[in-house]
Amino acid sequence: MFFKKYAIGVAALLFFACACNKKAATSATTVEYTYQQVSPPFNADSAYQYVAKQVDFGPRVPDTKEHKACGDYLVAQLKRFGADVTEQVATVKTYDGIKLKSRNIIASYSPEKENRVVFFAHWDTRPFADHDPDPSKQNTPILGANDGASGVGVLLEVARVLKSKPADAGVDIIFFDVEDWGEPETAKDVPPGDWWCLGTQYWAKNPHKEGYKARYGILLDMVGAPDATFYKEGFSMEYAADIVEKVWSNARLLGYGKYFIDARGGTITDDHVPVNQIAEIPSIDIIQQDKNSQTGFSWYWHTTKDNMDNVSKETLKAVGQTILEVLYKEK
Ligand code: AHN
Ligand code: ZN
Repeated sequence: MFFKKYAIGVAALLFFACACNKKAATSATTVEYTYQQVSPPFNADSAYQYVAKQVDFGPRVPDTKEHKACGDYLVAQLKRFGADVTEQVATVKTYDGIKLKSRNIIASYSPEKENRVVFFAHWDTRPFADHDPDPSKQNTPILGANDGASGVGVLLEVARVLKSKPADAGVDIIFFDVEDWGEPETAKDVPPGDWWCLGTQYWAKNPHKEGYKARYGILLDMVGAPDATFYKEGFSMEYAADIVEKVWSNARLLGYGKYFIDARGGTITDDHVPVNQIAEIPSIDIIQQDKNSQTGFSWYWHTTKDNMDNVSKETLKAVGQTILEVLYKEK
């Protein structure tokens, strides 16, 4: 614990020392800054366990018993962490004409407060590994350790922290369902429509509370990979550039600049789109992008290799501590 704080302090000092060198040369005064973290510690071991637990259920494909069991686990955890939990069940229709039961899970802290922040992630997993290099596996469901479970694991840890130290702002944590049943690129005769993020679209049109508003939203999607790189995503910059800058600058203050890259990334259809466009809550997406891969995401994205080997406690910590820092500064 001591060592970690010390290391962060040194990193911050080095950073500022470099930044200040030029000034020092002209004004002959050297100012030393140490950044004092305001948020309680984010426990990455705990977050990692919450990711592993979800993966242990197996793929969480809507309308399967593994999905049901995992949903029950998420609800129980959030209740244990002192949240007011609402479940929103709906029937949604997929691009391939299947009707599914969608279950959005909403955890509220200080629901009476008007000043609120919403954090979200999807908890379902993709029913087909359509990007698997092995054609015989392209119809198998994915484990979704990174794609799904990582964001949910980080947010469960945020919930645990909120129980022990409430934030000044109200908080909602939403686990959206049926995000990942979007059409494969090779699908034929796909009817026109928005087939990703079905649970989120439902919630954005039918919020769990009439007239629900939050100051801003932060989506966590694929936030567990070792050495993940988070670029400033297109829709996030279009709808909520100030929130992007706030998150990225807090990450840098905490010494996580190697994950939160100060550069623009691609524009991605994801759960923050309906939250921006339909619910009209300015929202950003913290999503791993790999500029060197074919898909723009990690090499194992939507393959059978999206397993716990690709989840790193360091990355979970960088993301979790950063959003806690932003949250606990919110007055
Ligand atoms: C598209 O591939 C269009 N959007 C990515 C959204 C996503 C899928 N995030 C995780 N899985
Ligand atoms: Zn996915």
